[in-house]
Amino acid sequence: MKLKTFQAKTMAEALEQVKRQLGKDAVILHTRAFTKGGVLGLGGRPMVEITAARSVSDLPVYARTAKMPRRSGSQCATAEGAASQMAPAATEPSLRREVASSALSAEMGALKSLVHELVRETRRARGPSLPDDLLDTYLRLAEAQVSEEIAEDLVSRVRDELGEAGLRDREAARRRLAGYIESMLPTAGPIQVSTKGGPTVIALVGATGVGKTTTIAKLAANFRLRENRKVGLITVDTYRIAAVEQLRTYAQIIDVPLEVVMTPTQLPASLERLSHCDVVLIDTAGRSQNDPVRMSELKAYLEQAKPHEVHLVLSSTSSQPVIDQVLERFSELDIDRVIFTKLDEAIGFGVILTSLQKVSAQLSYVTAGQDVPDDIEIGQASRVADLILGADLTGSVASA
Ligand SMILES: Nc1nc2c(ncn2[C@@H]2O[C@H](COP(=O)(O)OP(=O)(O)OP(=O)(O)O)[C@@H](O)[C@H]2O)c(=O)[nH]1
Ligand SMILES: [Mg+2]
Repeated sequence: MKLKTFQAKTMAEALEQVKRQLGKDAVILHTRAFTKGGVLGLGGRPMVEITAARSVSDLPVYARTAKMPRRSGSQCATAEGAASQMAPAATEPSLRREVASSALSAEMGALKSLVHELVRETRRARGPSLPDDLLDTYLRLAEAQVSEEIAEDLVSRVRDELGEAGLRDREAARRRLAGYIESMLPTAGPIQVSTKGGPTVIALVGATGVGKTTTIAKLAANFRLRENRKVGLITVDTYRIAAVEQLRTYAQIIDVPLEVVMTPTQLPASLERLSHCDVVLIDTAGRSQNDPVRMSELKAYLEQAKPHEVHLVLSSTSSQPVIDQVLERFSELDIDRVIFTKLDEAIGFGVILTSLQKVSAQLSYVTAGQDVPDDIEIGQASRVADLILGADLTGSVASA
């Protein structure tokens, strides 16, 4: 590969260098702007850099697609063809740069759909024998990260119930499927705050970084600002100063008291100081499911806190094997509820269904964004079922 890099103060100067040294057929592969010199990003000179080759044959293979004739017919060829049609017009360097980059994204797009198709074909071959419509539904469930076993069970139930004639009514089949999924999603409704006998104590536990503290802040803000409840916060996550500060900041903004607890034995006294509250939310440190020492420490905190409910926080961006491992390790803690976070970043919502089949706990909340207090909602079976069947987070249902 014969690529050369040129740097200059302006794009025009850099292009002039490219033309002078590589000739009029030069092909631009990449450009970037950067700062030269200066200290800590200050006082540097703005520069541009162009990476170019003398001709198309000098380009790396992935960037050559724009210039190469391709066979037509397949999805792959269509995307590449679009790029190759653009090539003849690209005589100016800036256009050539655009051609190279659109060729690259066309190639990536084609590769992605090829891989997607391959995965589908493999699943199709390994999946159950079903009428075409249902096979498509089965594949879509598998793509939504529903386990193959559950997906197979769901479509078999729909087939047995509706029969082949009934399946032609796609909307009826969809409704039936949604109904089955809903019935497999146990939900708990929101946290019930008791007005008698001291505060309702809720602890959130879960693996590192899944969103425990953010969810505590969302819950606290909703209880305090929307329901006018007296809220107290406790953090036992004292390993990192930043973790305490994170919750302290939220506590200050929401204007609720925060207790920082260093050892399990300090917990009863902290709870006593918050006994005037309606609800006390306990934030815990992220625990790696692979760290038995930290897990038993967490257990010691919970034994002292005696919470009314322990909510296990799971991220819907985690893969099923990771969630399975977390469920297994955290099961020693008597989990009452499950919260799924980061729905806005999930690839498929099937992990919620698959995971809830593996625990005796019910879904309490789901969160879909970083905004406190807005991005939290009560976990609803119908909502999750719709998401699994292709609705987006705004509630619109994707076309089949
Ligand atoms: N996109 C998205 N990000 C979220 C959501 N919930 C939390 N986050 C982000 O996830 C990151 C980690 O959130 P934390 O609340 O600190 O997670 P944690 O479980 O308390 O983390 P540790 O205390 O370190 O175990 C932060 O950047 C949050 O803003 C959500 O629903 N969607
Ligand atoms: Mg935290």
